[in-house]
Amino acid sequence: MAGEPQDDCLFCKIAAGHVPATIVRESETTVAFRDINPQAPTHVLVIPKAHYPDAASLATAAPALAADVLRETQAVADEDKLDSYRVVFNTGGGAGQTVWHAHAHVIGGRGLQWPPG
Ligand code: D5M
Repeated sequence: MAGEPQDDCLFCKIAAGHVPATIVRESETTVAFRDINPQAPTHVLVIPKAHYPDAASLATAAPALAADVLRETQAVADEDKLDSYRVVFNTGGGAGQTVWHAHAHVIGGRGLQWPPG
């Protein structure tokens, strides 16, 4: 069922506290933790606790939850005192998605180039 935890999902396990992560924020519906392979001084992932495989399915099936995730990206940027930052949802393998639980990357703390690769 949409949103149900998946036994084989790494980010479901982080959300449940079964896999350790450097958690920077938690709300009723979301968790934010530092990326294990940071691409910038701030590189935080914000996930919904509920399982949706990507941003598209999250936005379609649970738009209020997608808004919670977006709100938390802004809170992460505030906490790290970023006035410029990037929020990225890699969606699909061709765009670089490797973990199939919707997540927003919050990247900042250095200059960022556009367009991304
Ligand atoms: O992003 C998936 C991201 O997830 C990638 O930047 C590495 C990160 N990652 C993978 N495993 C972990 C753990 N255990 N903790 C923290 N961060 C992790 P994607 O957009 O799917 O390529």
